Amino acid sequence: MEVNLKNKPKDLLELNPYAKVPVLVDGAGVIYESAIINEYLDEKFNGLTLLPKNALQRAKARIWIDFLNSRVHPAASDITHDREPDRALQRLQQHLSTLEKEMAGKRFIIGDYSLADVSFIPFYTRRQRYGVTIDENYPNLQRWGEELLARPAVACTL
Ligand SMILES: N[C@@H](CCC(=O)N[C@@H](CS)C(=O)NCC(=O)O)C(=O)O
Repeated sequence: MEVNLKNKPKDLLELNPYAKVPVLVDGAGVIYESAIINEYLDEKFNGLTLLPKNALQRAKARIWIDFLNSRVHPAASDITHDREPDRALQRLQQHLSTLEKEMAGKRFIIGDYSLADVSFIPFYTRRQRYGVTIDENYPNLQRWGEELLARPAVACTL
């Protein structure tokens, strides 16, 4: 269900005490926070898991998912909502530089394609609205983004 965030329906707050989307309603269960929803779906539809099997690799994947949600998305959201946008853009560029270093010599952020890579896809699809260009200043992020967006499951949604 789509929600108008400028005029939130009452039941959004009943479902999610943070009154944010996304919210997943699965039978009697309600799950919020995108990282937790992603892990829930990954566990529920077993077979192909997108979290690394190794505990250390799994922890690293979660570290980068947390980096995205606690650093990259808040800076991007401040830009979109005009909250000290110049400072927010600086913060975002700093976070992208951190990621650029992390991606040096790597195809995916942790080992094979994982939930950590998946989590960054919405950032790439929305990057234009944040006023950042992932260009030759960020060659590793450019290559990574191109590969993520070219995946058939992603490309068909663009
Ligand atoms: N940490 C949350 C952030 C969710 C979030 O900020 N959602 C935005 C839309 S992308 C929202 O609902 N904003 C409305 C608001 O903050 O009032 C998550 O990953 O699910």
